[in-house]
Amino acid sequence: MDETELPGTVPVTFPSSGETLQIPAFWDPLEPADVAAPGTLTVAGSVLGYAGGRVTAQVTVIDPGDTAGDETPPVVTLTPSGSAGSAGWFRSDVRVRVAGADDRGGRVTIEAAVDGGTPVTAGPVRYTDVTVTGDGQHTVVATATDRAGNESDDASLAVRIDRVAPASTGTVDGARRSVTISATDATSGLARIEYAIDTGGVWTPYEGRPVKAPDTQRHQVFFRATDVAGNVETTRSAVLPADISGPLTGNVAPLGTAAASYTAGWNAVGALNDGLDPANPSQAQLWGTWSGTRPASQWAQYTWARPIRLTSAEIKFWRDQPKGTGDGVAEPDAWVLQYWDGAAWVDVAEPSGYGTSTTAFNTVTFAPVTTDRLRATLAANGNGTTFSAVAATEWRVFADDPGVGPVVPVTVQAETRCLGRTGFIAVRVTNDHDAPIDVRIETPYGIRSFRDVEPGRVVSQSLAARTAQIPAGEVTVEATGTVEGEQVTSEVVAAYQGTTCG
Ligand SMILES: [Ca+2]
Ligand SMILES: [Ca+2]
Ligand SMILES: [Ca+2]
Repeated sequence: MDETELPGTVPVTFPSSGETLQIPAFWDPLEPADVAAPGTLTVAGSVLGYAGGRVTAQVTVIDPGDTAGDETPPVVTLTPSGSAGSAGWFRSDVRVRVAGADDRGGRVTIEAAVDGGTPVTAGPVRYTDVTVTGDGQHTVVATATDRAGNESDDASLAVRIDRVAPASTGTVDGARRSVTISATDATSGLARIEYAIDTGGVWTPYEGRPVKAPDTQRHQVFFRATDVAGNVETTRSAVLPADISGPLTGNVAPLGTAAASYTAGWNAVGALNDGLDPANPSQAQLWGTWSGTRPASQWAQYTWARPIRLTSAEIKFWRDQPKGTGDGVAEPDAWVLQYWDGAAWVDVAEPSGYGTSTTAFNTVTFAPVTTDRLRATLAANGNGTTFSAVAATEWRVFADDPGVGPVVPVTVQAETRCLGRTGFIAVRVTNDHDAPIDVRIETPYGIRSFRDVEPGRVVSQSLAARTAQIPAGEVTVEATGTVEGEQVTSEVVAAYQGTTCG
């Protein structure tokens, strides 16, 4: 009585399969007068998918107080909705619709609780919604009670939520020019890692082995992790440096890493060796040193992964002020190229001259020098009291370098030890190569050889000196292996300190 809302679905049984489905139904509206007293009436409507058009149904109007003979509890159904992920996980908070249907029709009282918390009660209703929040595994338990007081058994639904993408990290091995990727996920767990080499590369499953550079060029490796729920992390990337072991000619500045005594926040030290020399550079396309306190001297520097034989360099300066203002950016008064000799900065020998043009490259040739660090030290222009800043669009450094051969990487440690009054030389050789190698250890007290030492394995050898007195000395290790298809032997010398045993 007084209930004008009719069920939104009707059960339809298909004779072909015997299957019963709930099909949406659209009934003509009932008027309050239709349901003012107990009785029966016929409603008309249409059923979705039913081609015949109109259907009719018999409606029984009952008094809610009439519960005589009702001993059957309602049936409870729990239906989750949210952003569905993979493997039964949701990637959002989840709304669970708890519906109760009673054999005598009408509304019921629903009690629902999330994760054993305080139950919420709603009624009389046909359904109620509860919200499940937070990453993890949850359980919703609900019961429904009909007007006669018949309570259903507990109905429960497991709800699994993971809204957080996994986090991956890439660790670059600069010597091997490879990146190892790992990832974790706190809730649903890691499903996969993928990588792609360079922009436009194809996403490829990461199988746990380091991703190597495909050739000698510099490459950017993109990677991302996906969790079991299907959350995909924002793509990350790592840079594999260029292999500069081969012969080098031409401009090697882009192979180096730029640094400077100071770089203004709106400028970029990387503009020095980005290969670009725009006619009207933006501030981000310049290396510049303007600041409130402008010192008399500034420097810029390149560092390479190995010493390179250098023969000349050229810089194009930039300015926004004429000389003599003591402010802004002006060309320097002078500059000098210096190389690191392993202990100190040394001026290059026989420089051809240091120009200061801001419209053309200022080229300097010098006596060839082999170094892994080159510095341009600049004397700022001033007005007698303060100095202007300095800036440049590009700094090129030219090489004529024969290259170094491929190397079999090993780590060698040597030390002296005593056993009573007898001294030993203890040698440890680690195979850092990605293939088996042969190892030959030579000491003043004997030679030992090992074949087919597997990658990552350590060879340990103690050689007795047969004396209590061991002077300081050296161990020479030859490592032989295959590098890029060729057999290569590398030699590593390790020093040890002298000792007196007993
Ligand atoms: Ca009932
Ligand atoms: Ca996750
Ligand atoms: Ca540039």
